Amino acid sequence: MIWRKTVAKKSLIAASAISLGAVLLSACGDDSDSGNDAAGGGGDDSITMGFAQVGAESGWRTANTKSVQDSAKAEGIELKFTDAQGKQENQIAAIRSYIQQKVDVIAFSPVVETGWDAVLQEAKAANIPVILTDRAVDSEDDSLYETFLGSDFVLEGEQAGQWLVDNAADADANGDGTINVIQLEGTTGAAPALDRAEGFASTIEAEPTIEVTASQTGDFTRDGGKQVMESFLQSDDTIEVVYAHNDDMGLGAIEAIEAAGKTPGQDVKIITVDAVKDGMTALAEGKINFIVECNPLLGPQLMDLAKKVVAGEEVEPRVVTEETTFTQEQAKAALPDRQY
Ligand code: GZL
Ligand code: ZN
Repeated sequence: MIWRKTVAKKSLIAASAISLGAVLLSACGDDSDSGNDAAGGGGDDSITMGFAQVGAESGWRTANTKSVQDSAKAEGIELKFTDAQGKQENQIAAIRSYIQQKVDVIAFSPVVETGWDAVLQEAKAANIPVILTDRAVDSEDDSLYETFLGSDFVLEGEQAGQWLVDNAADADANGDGTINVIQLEGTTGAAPALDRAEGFASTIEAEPTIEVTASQTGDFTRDGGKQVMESFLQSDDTIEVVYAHNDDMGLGAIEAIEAAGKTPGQDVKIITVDAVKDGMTALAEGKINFIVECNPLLGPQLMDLAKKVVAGEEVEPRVVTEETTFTQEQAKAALPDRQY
């Protein structure tokens, strides 16, 4: 994902939004002294945010939702929240309802990368700023949102791939000189699924003995990971590594591997992304071999960005979240303090 927005362009957008807001306020004689533009919230200083969440598909998403809701409450931001059950049409409908309600700011995690331009144009026309959080959109028009707060998913894929390159010999459980990898992909078309696959594939090229022999979406769910792993194991008894785009699918794969009479973490090495508590517990128990963290606690940064954006202040066009990686030993040490 290439980030094209420039700070200069942002200040121009911010400035025009302020002047447009001032014109609208004087035109409609709105005497609200809050500085909110005409399309913003009510007469008081409080900010109203419309948040369109992806769904509740994984432990990561649950932690992300809690972080957003707790942070809004802590900051006195009125939060209108919807769960789209993983459907883009539901997210689009939620954004449209927030536009109708004239919220001050809209934030959402796009379930997939494409198909957002029309509704984001409507938010722009209504002079309501939009913040992307967690996942990104693949749009030509980067004036449609103020900023994108979230992880670098390509880097996450690269870190997963690098661990396998560094541990290739140990991963060759069959001793046949090749590393037979299957990939459990996230939701089809979602930025984390596309980018984690891209980062992993480019990194394992360094080790020609590593081959991804099968790849299929498990939709970021535990059950999805289990079902796909069951079908892979039925057709291939030589699988040596699972690369799952999130912990939940990796945990589902563990159930399938154990049901097939194999030992996860030994007969079949498992690499996942997220580092939620259940994943970290399996890592500490030796059933998962390596986890790349993807931080869901985006709430505080999101509320800070929202206040700046509503006030017409300049914000960085891209805010990358801090995160790390965990081995089995590191998981044992980190688990007691894990927030999610
Ligand atoms: C990543 C996030 C992904 C998580 C999954 O930022 O969008 O969606 O990795 C979640 O667990 O379902
Ligand atoms: Zn092998």
